[in-house]
Parts: sequence; C-alpha cells; structure tokens
Amino acid sequence: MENLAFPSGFLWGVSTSAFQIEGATSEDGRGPSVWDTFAPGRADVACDHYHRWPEDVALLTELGVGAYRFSFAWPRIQPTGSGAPNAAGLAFYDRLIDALCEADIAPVATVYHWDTPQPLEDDGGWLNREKAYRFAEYASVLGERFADRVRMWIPLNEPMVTTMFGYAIGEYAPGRTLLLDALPTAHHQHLAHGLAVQALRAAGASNIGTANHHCPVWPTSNAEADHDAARRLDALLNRAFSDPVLLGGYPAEIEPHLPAGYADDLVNIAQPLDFYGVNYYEPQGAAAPGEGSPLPFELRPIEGFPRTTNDSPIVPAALHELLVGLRDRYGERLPPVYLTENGASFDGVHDQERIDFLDAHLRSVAAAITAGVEVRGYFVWSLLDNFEWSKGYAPRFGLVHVDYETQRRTPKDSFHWYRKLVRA
Ligand code: GCO
Repeated sequence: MENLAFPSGFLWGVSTSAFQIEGATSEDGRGPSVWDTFAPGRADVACDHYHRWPEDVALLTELGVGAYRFSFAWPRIQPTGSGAPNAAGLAFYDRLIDALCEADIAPVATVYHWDTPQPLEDDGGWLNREKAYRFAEYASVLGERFADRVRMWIPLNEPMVTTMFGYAIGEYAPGRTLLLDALPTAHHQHLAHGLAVQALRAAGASNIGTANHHCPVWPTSNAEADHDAARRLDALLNRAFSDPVLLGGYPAEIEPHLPAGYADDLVNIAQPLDFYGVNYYEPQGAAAPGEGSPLPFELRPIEGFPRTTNDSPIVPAALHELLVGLRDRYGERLPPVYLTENGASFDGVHDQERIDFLDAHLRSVAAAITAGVEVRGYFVWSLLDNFEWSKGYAPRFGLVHVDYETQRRTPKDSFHWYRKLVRA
C-alpha cells in the first residue's frame, strides 16, 4: 500500500457478528434465534468467541486497529425478544467492551446482525410491524447500558439481505420464499431502524449510522430491456434501502409492494444519521426476465473477473463506482461514509490473494476520497474465519485462520500486512 495516503484520523477496523463467532448458543440464559432453528447446531461452537474473547481482544490489540465492529446477540440480551434483559448476557458484553476500551480499541456495535429471538419470528418476525417496536425497546436496553462506552452504533446489519435472502428467496433464516411479497419486511426494518436511532439517542448514545449492503447492478448487455431490468434490480437491492433512511422516500417501483400507510412512517425512518456504513463485496449482473418470470429481472453472474473461493467476482472498480454513485445521488444528504464491511474468502494462511484484494479495494477507496467522497474508515470482514451462514465454515474470510477442531487461531499473511498498514 505504498504511496497511498488516507485522511488523518482515518479509522481502521475489522468486523464480526455474534452468531458467526460466539458459539455458546444455549449458555448463560441465551434463548434460541431464527438461525438456531434454520441451521440447528451449526453454530453451537463456531469460533467459541464467547469463551475465547480475551484471546481475540489480544489479537485485535496485536493487529493495532482503532476500532472493532461486533454485534450484540439479541437472544442473549432478551431471550424471548422482549421483557427484562438477561443479566448474564449484558455482563458478557460489559466484559468485552471494557476490554476493548482498556486496549484503546473503539467498540463499534451492531445492534442486530440477523439473530432474531425465535419467539418474535413465531409472531411473524419482520413481516409483523410490531417487531419494530420490540426492536426499539431492545435498542433502548443496550443504549442505557452501553452508551457511555460504545463509540459507534449500527442498528441493523444489511436489512436488504434479511429481506431478500431471509424472506424473498429463503436462502437465509427464516427461510421464507415470498419474492416481492417480502418487501413489507424492508419497511418494518426501516421503521425499526428509525425507532432504534431515537431510542439510542434518548439513552445518550451518539454516532449512529448504518451498515447497508450495496452492489452496483450491471446490465449483461446494452439492450434496453437489460438496462431496464438492471434499473429495477438496483431499486430493489440498493435504493429501497438507502432512499428511505437518507431521503425519507422509496423508489416508485417499490411503493406498490409496501404495507398500507407506509408513508406515515417515513418521518420516523429518516432520522438524521452521523455516518452511513456501506458493506461492499461485489457487483451484481442483471438481464431482462424470461417469459412468465415472477420477477421483473433475472440475476446474472458477473463474468470476466478473478473469483474468490466463495465464487464472488473480484471487482475493486465497482467499489469506486458505488461510492461516487452514493455521493452523486445523495449529495448533502449523505453523511460521512465508513466501509463497515469489505473482504473476501480465500484459503490458506499465506493468503496473498486476500492481500491483493484488500490493497486493490483500498486503492478504490482512496480514489473515491480524491474524487470528493468523504470516507472516514474501513473495516475488513473479518477478524476471524467464521460461520458463513448457509455456506457454513467452508468460506474463510478471516485475517486470522481458525482451526475449528482445536480453536487454534493463526494470523495469516494478510493479518501482518493489515497490521503494517493500520500502523503506518
Ligand atoms: C454480509 C454479512 C456477513 C457475511 C459477509 C461475508 O455482509 O453478508 O454482514 O455476515 O458473513 O458479508 O459474506
């Protein structure tokens, strides 16, 4: 990363999530989540972070990052999704956050990273508007307890993935296959986001933002029909999740699929934010739908680029396009940006491919900054190899290798490369 300057005070970090690393899924009062139902037993151990967190904080200290993004496990804090908090759950995060502060590593907290307490899903989950109010109560519990120490707050991780993968196509928990009838879950998550921002601020929390998944959508040909399809898919994957929180409105093509009275919620949803977190991995291809397709587009793979072991195309230029595109669309309404996730899956401890991936994507970030996009930080996904949802433990995203038999952590070459970078 020679001769690349980032603004002074640029925040270097790494990200994880509770369900993907903690394990201990039935310990100390934690209740079942939708992911325990969807993938029974698969993350009962994971990276055993619930017990090995001191070792992982030591890794963060060795790495030298200024911030660590983790998530609270809702079923550890409120095992049934509402009511009095579980003291042991709060105590676990007290210990983790205090250790981070002790190590001068800013705790960056995601309130929800997909592990809905099962009783709330039994009540309809994100299809039920009431869940937004349960979520605000949950956020308030966290704000009261941790506002004095958490440096940045992210209410929801990637509401788009919850809606599309969890409720539209069923690849993720809770495994619903509602296609466009899943869109009310997007709206209820936006409402949850807005109510949680207000609850966190009322509890004294500051520096609140997002972690929205964004991907440039590219038509597979220059045909008008493919460009049309790409515009529709972009509305669904991107603008349906950024417009409401940044502009207080939805793309026109989304509105027919929203619950009655959705417009009354927009003021609550579009709360002023202190930052806009972006999770970027890859662009998405789109083509005109086939005859009789239930969707106004067809997803198409992006060809012609090297790929990760997770079969993702490696396209750093798309990150530059994405960041400049956000600035062009939202202008003054776009708060300072953080890359709250960027990373890739490669095998082995000598992971030069990951170094090359991170180097190339950081060059795109630097170019976007030069083009006038205010990017203030970058978080690698992820600190540790971990449970990659429906793909299990095969994809390895960590800067640190995890031997799941022994739980031995081994810093990879990319760990040492990133360590040098963040300390430069
Ligand atoms: C996401 C999630 C992470 C994933 C990571 C790799 O962006 O999908 O936030 O939990 O593990 O992105 O796919």
